[in-house]
Amino acid sequence: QHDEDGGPDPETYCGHGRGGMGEEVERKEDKRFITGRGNYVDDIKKPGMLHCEIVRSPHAHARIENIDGSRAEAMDSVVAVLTADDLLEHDLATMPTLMDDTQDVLVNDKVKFQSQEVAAVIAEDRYAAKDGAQKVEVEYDVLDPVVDAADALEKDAPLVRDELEDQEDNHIFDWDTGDKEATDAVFDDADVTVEEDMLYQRLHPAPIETCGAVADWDPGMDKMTVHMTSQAPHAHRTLFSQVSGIPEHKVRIVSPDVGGGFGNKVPIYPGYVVAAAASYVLEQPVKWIEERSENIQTTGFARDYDMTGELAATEDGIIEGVKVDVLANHGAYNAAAQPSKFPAGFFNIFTGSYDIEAAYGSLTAAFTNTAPGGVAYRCSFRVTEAVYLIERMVKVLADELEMDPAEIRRKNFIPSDAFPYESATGWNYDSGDYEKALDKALEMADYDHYREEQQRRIANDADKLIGIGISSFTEVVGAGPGKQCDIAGIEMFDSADLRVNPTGNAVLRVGVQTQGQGHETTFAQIVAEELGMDVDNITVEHGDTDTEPYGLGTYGSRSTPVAGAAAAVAARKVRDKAKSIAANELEAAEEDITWDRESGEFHVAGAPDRSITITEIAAGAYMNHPGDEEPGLEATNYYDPPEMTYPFGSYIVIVEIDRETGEVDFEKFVAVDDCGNRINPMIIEGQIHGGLAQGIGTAMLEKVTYDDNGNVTGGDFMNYLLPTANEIPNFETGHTVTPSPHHPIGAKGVGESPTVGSPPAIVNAVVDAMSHAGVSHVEMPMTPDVVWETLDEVGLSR
Ligand code: MCN
Ligand code: CUN
Repeated sequence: QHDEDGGPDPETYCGHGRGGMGEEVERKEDKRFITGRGNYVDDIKKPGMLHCEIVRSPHAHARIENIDGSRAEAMDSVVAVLTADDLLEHDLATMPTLMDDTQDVLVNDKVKFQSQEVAAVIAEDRYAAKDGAQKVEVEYDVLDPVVDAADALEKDAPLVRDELEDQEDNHIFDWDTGDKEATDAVFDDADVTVEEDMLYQRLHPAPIETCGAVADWDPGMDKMTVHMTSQAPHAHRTLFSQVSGIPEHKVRIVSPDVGGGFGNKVPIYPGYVVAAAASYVLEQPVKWIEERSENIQTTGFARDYDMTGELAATEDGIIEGVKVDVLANHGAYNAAAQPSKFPAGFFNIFTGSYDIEAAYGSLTAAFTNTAPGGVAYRCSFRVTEAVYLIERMVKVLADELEMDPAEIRRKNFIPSDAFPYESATGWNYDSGDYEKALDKALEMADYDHYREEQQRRIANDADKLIGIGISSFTEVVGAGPGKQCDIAGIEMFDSADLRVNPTGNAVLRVGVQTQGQGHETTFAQIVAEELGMDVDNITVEHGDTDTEPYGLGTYGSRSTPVAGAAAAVAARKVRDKAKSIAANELEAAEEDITWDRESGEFHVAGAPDRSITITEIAAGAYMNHPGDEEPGLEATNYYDPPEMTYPFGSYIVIVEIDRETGEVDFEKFVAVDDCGNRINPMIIEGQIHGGLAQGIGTAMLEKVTYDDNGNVTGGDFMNYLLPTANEIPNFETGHTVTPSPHHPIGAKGVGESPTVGSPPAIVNAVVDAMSHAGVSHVEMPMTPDVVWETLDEVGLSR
């Protein structure tokens, strides 16, 4: 089980052959998924269940003059038409966002973005609901919209939020970080400075399963059960209870199988609330399932950061200072899904993998007539934007200084012996060895060969140019600590509850919720490792607030860093108790009992033949428990991480650009990741492949676009382009292992790394192919027309 880099720390993790840490255990969940037995929200059918269709505004900015639902109500199978007036009676016409703003559930007064929720039709089946929705007549007084953040901050811009008392313009907040004076001083004295503008375009998380809910108010039990697409069932339960006034112990949120989250399913959407309100009023279950276009047009979007980056450096390429200024488009409500004390997410990690003396960042956020959102999509709370900025800027600087981009990175990396390291903007990096990862990637990519080939093509005026892009990113994942990070006031800890049954198998319940990441397998592996059990004997449960311990959910790649730690600690608590039972069973003193990780047994010191497994101990715990111990064998842990974890990696992308068509081909795509100790290398590999595909989508294809009227112009998958197998090259992956020193099993998160780390590598590669002709930047998505125009501008087109 040990690979060339040592794999899981051999001292601790040996891969005992029962499916513990470091073993490529096949995903337990896949049997049901590949045999069509997954259980998604839309699979849930309840007796008497009604269907909800939402009437949405065709306008981006309009006052509602009148809503007439009578024609819909007259239809046979339509049960009810709901408007804001109906919700007002139950105080449900608005709901809080995760950033303390207030969003309309159904619009009462003024529509603020296209496809905003205006009314809801409840009918006996989905077709009738849809027909009914078309019969609801809404009179609008159409207003001028503003969709661009810079335009929104102009003096005469239409006011998006005129219902807010103190809101005289579209400005939401200003934020800054770092030391302005010190940074300015560094820039004043620097040998070289560079500056570049770059837009991280608005993206759509695009899970295959859209959002949906089945709400079921039971008047007999006074209980509201909502099956919904949720990445954070417990937090959603608390918010649901607060908004609805239904006591929390009478609210049950179940997140069944989720067909991809990618951050899309962190916020609460009006549709969930409408379904719940309808069920409450009608006393029947109500299902709401979003369509693809509704999802694209209205769901929490990602990015939309317009950034200006600057670096100050010495002549020989030592980076001394970094500055960044951002204009953030937050849409019509401030509804970013992120820890509440971080209005710009974790963007202030923009010093990246480099030891930079001075840093300063500033940001202005604006309301526009576009859907709200701002964080979702494999983003680690804006680390994506930060990594893009610094990794792009390093390339810009390298070109300015005519230095090799690998060399300049090497010169500036935080050295491996400097950890724990505090960055200029106050982050405490736990561990890293950036040079090692870069060296490995360079070797895998055959870097020197391609540099030569690149020069040869330039010299021969070849039809196809070669570009080589590097990104050596650092991530920050695993929020809490609770004192720094909270969602709506709830500290970001996480939890695990482990119960070993009398027959020696176990159920682990966790506060996080999988959306495809394989938790049912990897969390079982953690327990298998800690208790020496066979991984097949451990079931992992999640997503049901009636049975699971309270947790903050899965996003920001926090499951392994936080709930994974909780699982390990809970298992160790069980092991401690097991030890005393072992002593009892083996008739030895507890201090003579030792745990052997390799065999998964307790031994009596000095008597190797006297041993006992957890399975045998479990029987003892229920059938022959020591008099001074409680019967049973279980433990719970609520884990508040002392720090976040800092996974990292180096990606190298080699592209070939056709000077005639602007088409970009991936010649080689190398990804070396380090997520500390690895639980399941196969699952990690899957996470990396998926995330790299999404990084390619970002760099090459995806952008949510609006016309001047605020219409979403790419509101379906014909126009919002996702990468398919055609666009995805062969990935060559590698890894290094730098354990997290503070995590119980030394693991860091990995789910978001590839999407965070790859876009700058891809853009750097495309720029690199043209930098000899003076190109310093190409905006994403780098579709062939964009690339061709850039080629043409610098005289490289054919
Ligand atoms: N893992 C491991 N060893 C490590 C780290 C992780 O084996 N050292 C495994 C974990 O046990 C887990 C998987 O890799 O099975 C991802 O773990 P982690 O990095 O902790 O991330 P989360 O489980 O918290 O997943 C969230 C992350 C985010 S925020 C988005 S967005 C995203 C992503 O995961 N959404 C996904 N990957 C996704 N993958 C799928 N299939 N579907 C999504 O919606
Ligand atoms: Cu930012 S997308 Mo993931 O954190 O659910």
